Amino acid sequence: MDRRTFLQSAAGIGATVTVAGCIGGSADRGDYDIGMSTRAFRPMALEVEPGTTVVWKNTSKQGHTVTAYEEEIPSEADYWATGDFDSESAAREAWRSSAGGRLGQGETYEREFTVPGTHAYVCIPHEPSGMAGSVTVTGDAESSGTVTATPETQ
Ligand SMILES: [Cu+2]
Repeated sequence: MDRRTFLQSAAGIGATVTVAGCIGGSADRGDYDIGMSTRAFRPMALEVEPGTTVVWKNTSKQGHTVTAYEEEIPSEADYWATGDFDSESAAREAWRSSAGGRLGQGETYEREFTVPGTHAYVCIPHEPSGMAGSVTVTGDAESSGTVTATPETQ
């Protein structure tokens, strides 16, 4: 093999190598994924892989809820909300009657997301202020146990 041929084939191999490392970003954010200011979820939008447990933490002094919009989560996904209500209407009624589902200062709520798609949610008491957010679960085609061969290198 002459030098030019070698360089061409090396470049070809290099172009197909993808980095699939573990970046560990969540550890840098502390013990939660989504925080809350007095009138907003931070971040408002979060993207995760299927099977990820998302942790919300009330990082403000206000009481908040994390309440899924029943019509804005994938149809295969179970309904979810702080207070473990079965439906959005039940969550809203409980908030009206007894502040049900309230997450106080420093409290956390966690939920495992398995169904791909966008899951939109709101804080009931601060909905008029636009306190809402979304968790987008990425497609699952590549996460179902496919083994990728490691290119042989010398
Ligand atoms: Cu709120």
